Amino acid sequence: MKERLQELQQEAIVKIDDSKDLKALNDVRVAYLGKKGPITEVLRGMGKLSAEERPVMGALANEVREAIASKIEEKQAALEAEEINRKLASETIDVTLPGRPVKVGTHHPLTSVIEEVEDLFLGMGYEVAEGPEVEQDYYNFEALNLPKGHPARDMQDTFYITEETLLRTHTSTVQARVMNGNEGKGPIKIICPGKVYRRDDDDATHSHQFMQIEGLVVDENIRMSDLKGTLEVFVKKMFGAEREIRLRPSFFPFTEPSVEVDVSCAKCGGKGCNVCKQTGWIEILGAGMVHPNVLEMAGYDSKKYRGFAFGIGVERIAMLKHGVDDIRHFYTNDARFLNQFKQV
Ligand code: 2NM
Repeated sequence: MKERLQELQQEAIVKIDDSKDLKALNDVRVAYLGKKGPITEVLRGMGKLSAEERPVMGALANEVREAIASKIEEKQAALEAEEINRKLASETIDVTLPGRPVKVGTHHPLTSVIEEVEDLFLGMGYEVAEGPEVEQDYYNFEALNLPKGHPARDMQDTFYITEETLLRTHTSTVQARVMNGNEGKGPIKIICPGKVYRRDDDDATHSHQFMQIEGLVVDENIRMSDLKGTLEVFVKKMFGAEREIRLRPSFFPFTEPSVEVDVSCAKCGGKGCNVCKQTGWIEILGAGMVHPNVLEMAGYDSKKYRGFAFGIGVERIAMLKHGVDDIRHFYTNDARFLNQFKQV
């Protein structure tokens, strides 16, 4: 029995040494140390031994079992180490390789202009107000001193949805709503950015959909000089401290008096060039003192309250700021155009 055990140990050790991988090694473990293995079988024959021989053989059997088990453990550690080394060799990562570039988005130039204008007016105590693009005829026209049949309604051809609903042609609608909801009280100091719609044929300078920022201040003792000072701050912050403004008389149904505002040409400094069509001035916005009819319609006492308002075309500002020559560039989403406005 002793020889048989020693033989088994020799045999197992050779097989362990010969195991090429963890699976083969596990097969050896099951074959020699398992319940149906030869050592168990040998131990089962111990009943036939004498009382003196039994403990000796038992101890030897345990020795053999342990020797095999520890050899397996040793081999297993070696095989696992080999496996790790193999992986390390075959799956190397070169951490010095440059990473894949992440494509970062950027603000649309119109969004940037809107945010810049918003920041500027927020700094002067204004609030930003918004309203619906699908609007009632009342807020788009009637409340702004443009009753039905008023000839100035033809000034902007309108997309009507029904007799009484339309796509707003200006964001003055929002201002009419804010004034209406204020119970005839001041002060109001708001700017209203948003999309507006007009039935224009699209070309380099016109679009049937564009963006506006309109401003409105209503309070007691508001004067034309407040409007002029405000627009001067706006223009100098937007286009540079050297720019000057000029007010020309104009007409809007919702303001009286109304003005057209020009900025001195940044390219020629006022001498005249191709950008300002030799005039030295570039038209950038319309403005005026809120018409008493508009104030009264909204519930204000026009003897007590006055207001000024202005309307800025966002695309026009962006075109002047960046030298863009076709308004359609803002809507076609050509990456070659948009990438030029990347903030780094
Ligand atoms: C402009 C020009 C002049 C304007 C008027 C109003 C309101 F609601 F107070 F009547 N909001 N915006 C206005 C005045 C807009 O855009 C060229």
